[in-house]
Amino acid sequence: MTETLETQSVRNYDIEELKRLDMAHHWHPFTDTKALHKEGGARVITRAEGCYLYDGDGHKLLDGMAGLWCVNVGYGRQELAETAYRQMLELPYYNTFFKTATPPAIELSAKVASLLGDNFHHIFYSNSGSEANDTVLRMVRHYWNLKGQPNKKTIISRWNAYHGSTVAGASLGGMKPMHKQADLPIPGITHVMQPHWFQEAEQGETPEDFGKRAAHAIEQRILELGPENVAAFIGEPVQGAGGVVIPPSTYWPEVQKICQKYDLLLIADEVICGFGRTGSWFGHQTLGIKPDLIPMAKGMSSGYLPISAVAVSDKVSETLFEKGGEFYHGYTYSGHPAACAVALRNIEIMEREHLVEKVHNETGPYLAEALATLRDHPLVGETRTLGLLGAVEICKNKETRERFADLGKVGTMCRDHIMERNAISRACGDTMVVSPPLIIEKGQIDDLVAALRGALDDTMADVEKLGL
Ligand code: PXG
Repeated sequence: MTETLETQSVRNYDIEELKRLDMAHHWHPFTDTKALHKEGGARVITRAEGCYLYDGDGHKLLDGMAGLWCVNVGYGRQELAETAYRQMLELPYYNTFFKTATPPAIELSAKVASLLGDNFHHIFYSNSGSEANDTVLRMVRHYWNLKGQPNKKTIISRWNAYHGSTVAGASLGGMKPMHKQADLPIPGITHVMQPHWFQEAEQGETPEDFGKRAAHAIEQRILELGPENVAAFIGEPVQGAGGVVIPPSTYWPEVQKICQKYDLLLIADEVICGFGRTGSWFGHQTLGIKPDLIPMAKGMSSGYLPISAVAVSDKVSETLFEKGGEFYHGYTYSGHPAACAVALRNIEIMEREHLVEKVHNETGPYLAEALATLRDHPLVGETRTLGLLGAVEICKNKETRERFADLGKVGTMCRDHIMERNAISRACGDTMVVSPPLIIEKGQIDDLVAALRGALDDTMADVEKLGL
């Protein structure tokens, strides 16, 4: 059975023709198209099962990234496909604009609210993390206008944060190459240092001291701008695409105090951290943060269908509902019935299989130990994890944490080498990151870490050969 399935895609697709068509007609996101074509084009993924991907060239790959940080329940879940199928037959689409709703949108809202605790009762839907963050920006501005403080406009974010690819999302994010290509950020968004001890701390500065310093950079910016002009602070509980940046324990408590002191809304971008990734349902629960607005996406449906949302605290929704009138915002597919039905069933699977507890008690601690075994490698300066988010820092000098020149070059080599070993880990600069499906077993974590060690060895050989 497995053999038939494994070879099926090779028989059914003309992979060379697909690769040719891909180069001829498909423009890939975040890709240097010229370089891709020079290298012979894309790898075509044809199917997936559990934690494994299969490509058209006959490789079976261990997916250490759960797609793009999203396939939390793993691939090949028949019941999610059946749920979508049944919902599409019964009601494939209806909108939620004009005093209408659909059963899946209603049920999912109640379910998500129940996972968030006492302060959150309202869920606003969109289709991607970027759209959720656009929604957040609209809500924040509307909120302060309604509160009679229209000058409270600026949102503070961090350099190297990722909040999406739309104009608002990319502006909220702190990725300089993204800003540069589109003349961003838009006005009213400002960035401060990230709480990335390995990369940013002074020699001899403890993580605890550094965490406080990074938090105080927010306070400094508030004072520069005047608190009466600052609307909100946005942060991923753990920065994902920035390189799994897990802040020192002193950071978030301090940020929380600062937001309270200067009356800022606190936005926890849970697009990656939400739905079990850190060992709680949400990252803010793991880290003890009390946000006012929570954008979420990815793990919400495990990527089976596109869906995202903003959970709105009672503090914010009371003002918006009482004084706001009609909120002139929404998307054709806000609360799409098939996406909501799949998300609901995805959450049911996570509950039934105790996946959040499994990450917290079993696989999270196991990943921490397994990655820590790489610390003896000459290229590895640090390993860190939270739940099933992990990072391995590659550096030139372990003692001083000095990076290689041309940040990202050595990381990319390592990423290519791990792929040659039939496993996937992403390089964020020179930080190798992992974010596997939450169903991953300990033996598969061992395989992933063994592939990482092999890739690090191959990278070391390159570094020596090139004299880097
Ligand atoms: N917020 C966070 C924290 C994210 O990680 C978004 C918002 C935007 O979501 P959408 O659905 O609009 O993509 C994200 C997305 C990577 C990578 O290579 C990361 C993301 C997306 C694509 C690639 O690490 N994160």
